[in-house]
Amino acid sequence: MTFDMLEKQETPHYNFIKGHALTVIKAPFSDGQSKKGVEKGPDYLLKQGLVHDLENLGWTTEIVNPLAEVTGSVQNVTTYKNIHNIDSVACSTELIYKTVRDTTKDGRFALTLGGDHSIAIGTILGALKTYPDLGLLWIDAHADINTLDTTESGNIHGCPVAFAMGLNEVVPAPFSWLNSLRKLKKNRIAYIGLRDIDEGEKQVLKENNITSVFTMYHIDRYGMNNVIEMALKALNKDGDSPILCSYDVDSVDPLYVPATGTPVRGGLTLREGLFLAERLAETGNLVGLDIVECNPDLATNDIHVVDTISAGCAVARCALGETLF
Ligand SMILES: [Mn+2]
Repeated sequence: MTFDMLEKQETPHYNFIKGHALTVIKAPFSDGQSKKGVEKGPDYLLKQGLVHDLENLGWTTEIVNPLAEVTGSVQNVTTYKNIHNIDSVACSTELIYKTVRDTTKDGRFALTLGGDHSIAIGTILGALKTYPDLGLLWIDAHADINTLDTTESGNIHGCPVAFAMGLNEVVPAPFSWLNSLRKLKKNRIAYIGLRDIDEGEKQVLKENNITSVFTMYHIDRYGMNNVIEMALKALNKDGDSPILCSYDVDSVDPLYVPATGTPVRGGLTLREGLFLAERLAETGNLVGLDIVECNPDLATNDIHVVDTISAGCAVARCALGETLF
């Protein structure tokens, strides 16, 4: 290859965002799973200097915390099978839904910092309310598409995609806020990075004919670059639809991101994880990004905390316009 064949990395322009404005939506929430500490994610990411870095990339920012009033105050009284914390997850995801809806309606970029992945029930439905043709890119070691009837753990952080697609046969009363909302269609989702899919989830994916499921096998087989292009094509043939990226840091190998609740070996390299975010920025179609499942309490030493939090910040910076050159 000669130098003149090198493609220049394009400086991102965000087609759907007016005035380079973004809202950092703190979602310090952990009731979608059983390990305490993941609610500290937003503050750790912000303490690392994320807002300063994003402002240096040209963004005007504001920080909001829709959960400030309710954290710890919701009593979990509703029961359905083995599902944990129905009331608090329903209450928090509704607040996140409203904030993401209003943020995107304003033409601002919604950067939501989790928290566990259950918060994506709110981010997906909120972005979908503003953008009916939204495509969802789910970056994760897991498919998170268990229904309330297939989940073995009963943890709702393994169920957000099923909620957003309206796949639950029974919707417990606290979640009635989402009944009237537009749901995500099966051809508007693509997965990248999967390597630990429950048997029940395999069934759900097959029954619903969800085909854009790019596992680690596909990344090894075709390379990350091709996988991203295939996923983008699948979501969006003409390349002009808005995209929400829900980025679980456990998609990246625990070698680089050790402090997370459900690590699975054999994941993305850190560079693959960042390249993916850089490429998404380049499409110009990103309207929102979730960074979830950073849990500093699960680190066995300080370096694990630094590695995990700096990886989360780097994904956000790359998706929001940072380029290497
Ligand atoms: Mn996840």
